[in-house]
Amino acid sequence: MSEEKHRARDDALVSDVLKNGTNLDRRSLFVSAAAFGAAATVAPAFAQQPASPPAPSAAPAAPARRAIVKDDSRVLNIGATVRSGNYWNFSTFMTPVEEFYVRNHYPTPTVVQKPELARDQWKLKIHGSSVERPLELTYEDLLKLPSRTIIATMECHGNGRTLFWEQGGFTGQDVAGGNWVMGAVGQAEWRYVPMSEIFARVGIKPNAKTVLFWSGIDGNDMGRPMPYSDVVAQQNDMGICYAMNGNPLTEDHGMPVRAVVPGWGGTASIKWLTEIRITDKRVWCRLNTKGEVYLGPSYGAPEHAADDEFIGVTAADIKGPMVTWMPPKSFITVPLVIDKSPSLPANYPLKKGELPKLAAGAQTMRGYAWAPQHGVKQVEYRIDGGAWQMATIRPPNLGKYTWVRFEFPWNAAAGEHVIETRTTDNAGTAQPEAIPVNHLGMANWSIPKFRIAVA
Ligand SMILES: Nc1nc2c(c(=O)[nH]1)N[C@H]1C(S)=C(S)[C@@H](COP(=O)(O)O)O[C@H]1N2
Ligand SMILES: [Mo]
Repeated sequence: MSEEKHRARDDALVSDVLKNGTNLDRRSLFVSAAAFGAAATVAPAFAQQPASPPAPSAAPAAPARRAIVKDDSRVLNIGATVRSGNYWNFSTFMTPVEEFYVRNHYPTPTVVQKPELARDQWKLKIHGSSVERPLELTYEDLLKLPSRTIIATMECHGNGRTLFWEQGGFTGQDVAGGNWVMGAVGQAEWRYVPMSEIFARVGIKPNAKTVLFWSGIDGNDMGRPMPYSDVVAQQNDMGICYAMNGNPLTEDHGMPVRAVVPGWGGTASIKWLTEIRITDKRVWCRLNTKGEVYLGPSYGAPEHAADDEFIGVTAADIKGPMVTWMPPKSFITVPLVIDKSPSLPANYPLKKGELPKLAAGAQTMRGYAWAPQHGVKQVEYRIDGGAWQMATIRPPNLGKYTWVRFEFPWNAAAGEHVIETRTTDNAGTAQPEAIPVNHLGMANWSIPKFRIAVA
């Protein structure tokens, strides 16, 4: 069956998604670039809106199958199956799906290759040794369950890896992985069935230790365990998600259903979800042993027990602690200079070593800050190593899971300058000057340094 036919068949099912309505006037959140302003101060190349798509040619050839489905024109191509956000063009509070980063370990699976992802075929199994009454849900069943929406950032653990190379003094030998720059983060409204609803329906035994979110669709190692206690702590805020920004999930973002764990590194939010297993054992698989973990001299390998469960890995693969909450971070909407990184994203707006240009004079610099564990308390900036000054936070600020936009005036004098930004969260934790190396380049939250040439 063709993609189009699948889509047509899905229509009846997905129209239900929107019946629940939303809590917010979404239009007020998609503030136009004109209202908030892209980095209009930066040379036009970085401020301009995306170019309109090329006119279709007379006889379009059938496009080759792509590893991701969305159009590349509004994202940064950093590898075969990974796209970063063009964060220097961000201006809205909500990130449009078209501009939202995609982090896939394998190509995006589509219904043609994986019929079990069709909305009328999909099933979610909820079972395990700690479950009283195992449950199997269809997509229609899921849509009938009580749902909530949450506006939250989603960020890849590897976002900001670039900072290890550009300002941490580390090489491609020390730190390996995709060159996301700062764009593997976005903010969306997620509609989900909270885990609390699921737990109430299946009944959880007192012995529960682990909740394993599993796909197995895009690759046979794609799933991630979460400690049961952590899921309970967030049981109303996280869950089984089927809509993003008010529309059904697209292929790249986990169609038809994914997990969403606000505030935790993106890996926890397993896409193309098929199974939730709640067990009395600790579970180890690739994404909490040797992939998506802190690996380096400052990090010890976690302990394991004889009766732990291993999926496709052994005890010897347990190399470092998994990433959980994402730390406080910030950026201004200026492309970071890429000078020392082992790779340059194919469609990056700057050449290797090139500085972004800004016209001399009074400018308003703008940026984004987030700190999902405790929420953003304040954002500061400094210029050329001077005193830290308070940036102005622009509303809305909808709580700890949402990012904020900030701005500050700058009277830019001709010459080269460095702008730094620093988020402090409500627990008093501020972005540090530097962080210890970890070889997979996880969660670099050090103060970013943006170099700019003013003329
Ligand atoms: N099944 C599956 N789920 C997955 C992944 C994946 O490759 N396969 N990537 C994870 C990672 S590392 C991240 S950062 C987020 C990215 O979500 P997005 O592509 O919707 O932005 O999905 C997570 N869920
Ligand atoms: Mo990720």
